[in-house]
Amino acid sequence: MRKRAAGPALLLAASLAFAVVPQATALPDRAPERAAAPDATAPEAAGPGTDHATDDPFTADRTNWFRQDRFGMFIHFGTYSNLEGEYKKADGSVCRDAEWIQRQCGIPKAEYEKQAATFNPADFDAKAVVKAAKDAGMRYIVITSKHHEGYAMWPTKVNDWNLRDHSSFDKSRDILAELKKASDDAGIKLGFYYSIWDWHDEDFPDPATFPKYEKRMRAQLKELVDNYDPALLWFDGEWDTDKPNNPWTARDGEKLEAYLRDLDPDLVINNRVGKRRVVDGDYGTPEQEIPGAPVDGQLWESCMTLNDHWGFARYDQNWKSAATLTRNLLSTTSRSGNYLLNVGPDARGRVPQPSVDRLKQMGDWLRTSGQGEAVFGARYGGLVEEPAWGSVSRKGDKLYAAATQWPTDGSALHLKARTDFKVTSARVLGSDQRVEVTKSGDGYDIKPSGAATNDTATVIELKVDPGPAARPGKGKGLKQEIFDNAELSGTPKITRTDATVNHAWKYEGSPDAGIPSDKFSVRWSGKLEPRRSETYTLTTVSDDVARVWIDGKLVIDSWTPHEPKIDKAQVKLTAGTRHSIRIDYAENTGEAHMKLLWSSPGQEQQIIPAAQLYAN
Ligand code: H79
Repeated sequence: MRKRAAGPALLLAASLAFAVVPQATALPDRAPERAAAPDATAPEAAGPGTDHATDDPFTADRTNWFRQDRFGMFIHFGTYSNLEGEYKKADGSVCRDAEWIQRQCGIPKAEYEKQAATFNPADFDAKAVVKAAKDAGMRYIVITSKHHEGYAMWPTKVNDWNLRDHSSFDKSRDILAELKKASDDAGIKLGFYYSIWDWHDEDFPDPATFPKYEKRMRAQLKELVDNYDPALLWFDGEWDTDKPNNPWTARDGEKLEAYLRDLDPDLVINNRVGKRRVVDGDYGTPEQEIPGAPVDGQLWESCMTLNDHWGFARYDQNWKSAATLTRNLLSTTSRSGNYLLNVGPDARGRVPQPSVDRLKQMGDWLRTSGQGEAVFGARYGGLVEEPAWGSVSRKGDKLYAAATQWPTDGSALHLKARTDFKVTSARVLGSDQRVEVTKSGDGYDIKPSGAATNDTATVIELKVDPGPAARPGKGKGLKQEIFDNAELSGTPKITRTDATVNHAWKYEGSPDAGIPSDKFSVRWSGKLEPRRSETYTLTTVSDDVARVWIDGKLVIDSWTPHEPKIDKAQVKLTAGTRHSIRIDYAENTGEAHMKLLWSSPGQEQQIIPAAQLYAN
């Protein structure tokens, strides 16, 4: 049984704010039964003993680029782009939308296919697109390979509804291949958006025929992986909806994710591969919003438009300013997130000039005086509270305080400390003014002697000493006792050492081939040795139920059966001291998940590593 990687992901309820998207937590744990996809594309067999979690996305080499690169370009390009956001109806009225135009304007299928036949993005220039991304400071690109309209932007062999076979475009061209080449040449990662929801494939809406669609979807994804070697897959259209009905289930997501990781174990995959829950894919996908604080239990990336549409809309000139966009990027990074900023090429394949201009201005800011240090390779500031006057990110032993409001009256910028740490030096990037740092009240006062360096954000670099950390531990994991009942009763069937509490047994897996996928329980026990003396946040991701004791005290009590859920506890821990820990977990039915993470002001969120866990 091969093991599968699958990261934590969390449910951002706010990202599901649209009525069409139901709260994922309301989904039944058990998916309705349906015929499995035919063998040719069947995922490898899952069953007792399968664990889909092989790494910790917070620390894995696999996801390292994604955690460092921070800033990407989203490209919405499809046959909707050919309409440029406007559709003239038979009665002469004009209906407006962008990538949803077929559905929102009620364009009959035959009509839509007819207009698609004229699609000729002859001016699509992969080098120019990559240059626009590069000039912005972006380090990865995610392009729609297929949006909800079902039209493939590469010469797929699966059907004729694609840019080579149904267009007026040069049949010798393949824009995804062109983009791959240009991205590789520029050292930029390339990923593909792929919509599960499909308005064109007639087998899609009916659960009886859906497996036939699923087989074609798998074949298309295999083409993408085999032919273009993407770094990332960005799914969408996973939610329950109608017109057309969407039969996608969490169980389908489990199988698709396993299938893809079998094709390429290095893929980074977003949480919409499943049902956008904390346990789906590698990372969460807030859309058109930035979470107000670091996100629990998963990596994340906010996707956002430059104006008010994803696809090209010729009537939409409501562009965000470069200052707003740059500040959004800073806010996102300072909460350990990525920023995926969209461009929508026009019918000829040209990226709108107002987009190019704003991206260039962002890049100019990032390239000036090393200000990009606040973004690339940086993450949640942690040591301090986020101030009202800007954002604070951390990179190694430096904090980057990006002030969007600058004191004009000689007053100080205050930083509230979340733990004991020292500021050893401070400077303003791009200025030789003095910066006076004094301990004050609950933190530090920072008094720059001169003016702001620019109107977007002025970056103060603070060199910090976060205080001593104990050497890495020498542990090998906790003692794990596995029971073949959901009550932790009787003698454990298996007793062994478990390196990390990082498990995604999902529907069909379990801790061991000899343990059924339902009705089992697990107890972990031993010692937990932190490297810092701080208040740690312990975070569990569990389904069905979990309890955690530290030093004999019950700190997490999540024993009412639930969907994948996050629970947190604050515990004071002492560096180098071994605190006793016990975790009880039980699985009755449906999906099974159990993860244990920690974070502290000085420790970035991660699965608690084996070296800090001892079996006794
Ligand atoms: O690809 C982009 C969007 O097309 C897609 N996700 C991003 C990345 C997306 N699908 N659904 N949603 C976003 C949210 C749903 C919005 C809706 Fe509506 C509100 C659907 C119907 C009303 C917006 C307005 C879309 C059509 C009209």
